[in-house]
Amino acid sequence: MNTPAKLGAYALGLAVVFGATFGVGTAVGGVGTPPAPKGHTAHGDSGGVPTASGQATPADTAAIPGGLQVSQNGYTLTPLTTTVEPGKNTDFRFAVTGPDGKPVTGYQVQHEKKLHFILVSRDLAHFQHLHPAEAGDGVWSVPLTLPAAGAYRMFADFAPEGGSGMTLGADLYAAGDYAPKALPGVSRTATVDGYTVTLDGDLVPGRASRITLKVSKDGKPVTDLQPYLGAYGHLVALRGGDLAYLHVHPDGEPGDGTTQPGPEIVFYAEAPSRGDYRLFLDFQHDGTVRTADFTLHADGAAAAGEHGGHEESGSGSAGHGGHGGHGH
Ligand SMILES: [Cu+2]
Repeated sequence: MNTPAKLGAYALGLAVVFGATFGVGTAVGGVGTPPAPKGHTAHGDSGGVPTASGQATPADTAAIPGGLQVSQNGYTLTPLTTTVEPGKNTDFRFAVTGPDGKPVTGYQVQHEKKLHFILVSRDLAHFQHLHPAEAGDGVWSVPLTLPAAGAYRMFADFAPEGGSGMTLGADLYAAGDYAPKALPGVSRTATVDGYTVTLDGDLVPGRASRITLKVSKDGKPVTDLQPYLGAYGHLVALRGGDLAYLHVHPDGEPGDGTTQPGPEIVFYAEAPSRGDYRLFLDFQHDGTVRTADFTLHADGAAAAGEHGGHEESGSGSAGHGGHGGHGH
């Protein structure tokens, strides 16, 4: 090999190494770009102001999973309440400060709300999806009870006026002794208040995949789910280990002429990597919103979990043996 060729190979080697390193931080875009999302977060853009959300996001926002940062693109989640006693209802307050350092007061409406607030225990055993009220001057207020002592994570899912949707995350603590629970094993069936919700589909590292949730009560499919915040269901998915907040968007919405009010609710979810994930589905029936929770494992061999069509596909979930039971 002559010298120029060696230099060329060396340069190529550098490019490959650089590319691989870069890829660590941009795994979502690197493996296979998902279909153009209708929204960037669990709450997407449907129902929002038809300006910015749903349009292209800066590369950095697309590359890093949501919820891992307290500050992104100049926007910072700023808790104003510093102590929360376990088991006691607290007027929890926070603000989002903008690039100018001032609290943001202008938000786009996404799924009927300007801001969606998710609270989980860091062991992912506890989940709440709340909607804070504006207390003025950019301060948000929400009655909050942390059920027990422990470490928690709060997420603010919003799109500032003139900006793209984002999810910021911050830690929160309730003082006292606590025993974290192990992440529940893979579980595709959840029961809540007499409802059974089954999950079909798999999370696939690096690209969006279809997740179908089917709701039944007393053994009968529920076909009269009620719209809740502009959808028949809201799905939040979080990665075990760091609580990365996944991009999830519903397939269709009430009133679009094709989306039925159950028993199936279809989502597209994008897992940024292999690993275990917890999924929380909010759905409304008979005037009450309930949450069903699941655990999925995303691995490289999961592509078979992408089912086509709307038919019920039987046992799509084989191959995840060894785990049983469900969350709590
Ligand atoms: Cu919400």
